[in-house]
Amino acid sequence: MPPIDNDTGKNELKCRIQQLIDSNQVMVFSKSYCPFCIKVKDLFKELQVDCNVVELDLIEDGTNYQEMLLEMTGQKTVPNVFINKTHVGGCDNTMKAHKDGSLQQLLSNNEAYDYDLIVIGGGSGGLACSKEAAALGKKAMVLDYVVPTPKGTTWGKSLMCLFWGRMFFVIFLNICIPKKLMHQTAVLGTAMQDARKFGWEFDETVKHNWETMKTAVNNYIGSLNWGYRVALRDKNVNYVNAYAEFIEPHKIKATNKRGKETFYTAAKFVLATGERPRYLGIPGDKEYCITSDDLFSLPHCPGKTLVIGASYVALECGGFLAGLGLDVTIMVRSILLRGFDQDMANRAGEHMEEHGVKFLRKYVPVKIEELEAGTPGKLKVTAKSTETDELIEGEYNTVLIAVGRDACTDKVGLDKAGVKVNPKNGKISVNDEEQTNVPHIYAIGDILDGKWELTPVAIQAGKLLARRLYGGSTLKCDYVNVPTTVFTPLEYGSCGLSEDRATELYGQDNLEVFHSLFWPLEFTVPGRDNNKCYAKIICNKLDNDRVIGFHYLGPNAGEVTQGFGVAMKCGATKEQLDSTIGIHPTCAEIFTTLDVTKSSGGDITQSGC
Ligand code: FAD
Ligand code: NA7
Repeated sequence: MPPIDNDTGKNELKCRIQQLIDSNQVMVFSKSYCPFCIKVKDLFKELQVDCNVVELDLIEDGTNYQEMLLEMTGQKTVPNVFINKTHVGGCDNTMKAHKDGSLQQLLSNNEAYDYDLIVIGGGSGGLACSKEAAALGKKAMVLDYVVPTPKGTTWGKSLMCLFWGRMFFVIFLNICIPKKLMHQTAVLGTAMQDARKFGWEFDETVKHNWETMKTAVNNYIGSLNWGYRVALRDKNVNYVNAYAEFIEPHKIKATNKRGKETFYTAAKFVLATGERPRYLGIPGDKEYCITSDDLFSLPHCPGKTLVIGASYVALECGGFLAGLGLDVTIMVRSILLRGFDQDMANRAGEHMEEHGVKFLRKYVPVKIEELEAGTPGKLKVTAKSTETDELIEGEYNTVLIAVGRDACTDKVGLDKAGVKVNPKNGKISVNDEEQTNVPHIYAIGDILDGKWELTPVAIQAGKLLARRLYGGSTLKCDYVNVPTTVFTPLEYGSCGLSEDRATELYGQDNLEVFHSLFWPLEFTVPGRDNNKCYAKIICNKLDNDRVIGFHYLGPNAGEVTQGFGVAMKCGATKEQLDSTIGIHPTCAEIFTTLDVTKSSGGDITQSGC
């Protein structure tokens, strides 16, 4: 790593070092081979005091650290020891302080928090962060509590497990997994139809059993939760199944499901409380409707279903329910997949429509009434046109609300801790190190304002945050060019900018869009969906035709998009895609042969491979 020769870099490094000094009772900057450093580390071991060590010879920019430490303390040599934010000095000074008792005095100045780190919320981000902090030797606790939905669902409530000889409730809420498994159930249904064309013969009527699927999916979630518990135990994270709220900036109250209150303090906190589905605020919504939090453990088949909302949760759920053979209608207030590339969104929607999903466009529900109780029962939905005053009515067995999710930040006592929240959406603003306006409180995952709401993003942010706080790392979470996939029946993978956003940012004249329809080989024999799959890249003409938007509509979109996500992180250009040899016969190879630009209006239909 070259020396830092600019003020920004120097300031960042200074902050990083200061953060390490502030976050650790004992902080030792050391070199792994130095006998004086070993002597100091042995002393703390003997005193049974946790000490955080950064070995400057083992990190990439150790020399820059050493230069900065010289600037900050006047000492260049190692070890360079700090106790409770006080600079002690090198080996001789530390030994002397031990001898004259001042070292013990400095150590006892510790504000004596119960934990180095408390993480509130044990979902994707919270678990990753707490495990990493514990692996770096910190005393870490994670609190997690799933408030039941109005329908009474707490994920895995029924999944009681025996662990360390004790029964406990499994409560981790990871909704992506059941969603993908149910999508896979639908994909298998289509594959079965295709199978006959490939010569498979099965005479009996093919039916789907909701309960079997639900049980299998929930059992798998149970096994995952077991794995999470084992990982937490192995990493020495104290996991507490309780609802946490701040009562002071460094103190929280934890309330368990029996209402018992316990209080904990920590030097640092990470907020990772995620989001929960929003309701409509119309008569009957909470009483009779379900949300995605209920759907994946619904004990009975939902039957004829109305999905309200048109973003990815709505389209994914509507898509797989239709794939199971159910009668599905999606009520769309305005557009499909707001925020995604609209050309792609409409193509994904058209494909759903062609495969039997009904769309009620430009309507919003105004009232839900129960006609018949049951599992499922029958509901009457009254909806109003967004363009006229027309009212329509429809009867459904189930109404699934997917109109967005609210950040779980309103009941966490953030006012007591002084953490600022965006009043418009309840989300938290952080700097590029996930630090809130209160220096010892950090936030990650879905509750962040203006960041991606995706599991791997929450995990990455949590892991890197712990490494920066306790491991001397400088790596920040990169929120740019995050690949993602919408698991609609025809899957949509994307990375980078939508065409709409790229045009806004760069202007149409500075962009070249290459695109093509394609027909996956596996669709050809069954004669399915010819020229429905679509590939598109958006290139920045001002920057060497760098790919700034990648869009793929077709099978296995997640698998395809992941690799192109890596390429985009490496700054892939159109020329590099062209010089890449494709894998034949695959869908992804289309990206190595794109030669029709959208502006040319050229023919993009394909007749085969
Ligand atoms: P969460 O994982 O939501 O965890 C927060 C946890 O904190 C919860 O357990 C909550 O109960 C708990 N909690 C809240 N308040 C408190 C409190 N005060 N005290 C204690 N505990 C508390 N992402 C993908 O990457 N791929 C997908 O395919 C995908 N599919 C999705 C499908 C659906 C239907 C939904 C709704 C989301 C999907 N997501 C997907 C998004 C993904 O689930 C989130 O981005 C991710 O879970 C965010 O992680 P998090 O750590 O911020 O919060
Ligand atoms: P989103 O992405 O917030 O989208 C909400 C959708 O619901 C969107 O289509 C909205 O239409 C629609 N909506 C919002 N309010 C209403 C009302 N009152 N009536 C009808 N339709 C409405 O929510 P998701 O649930 O799909 O996903 C949220 C996050 O959860 C996501 O980022 C993942 O992390 C998981 P609009 O376009 O505004 O007209």
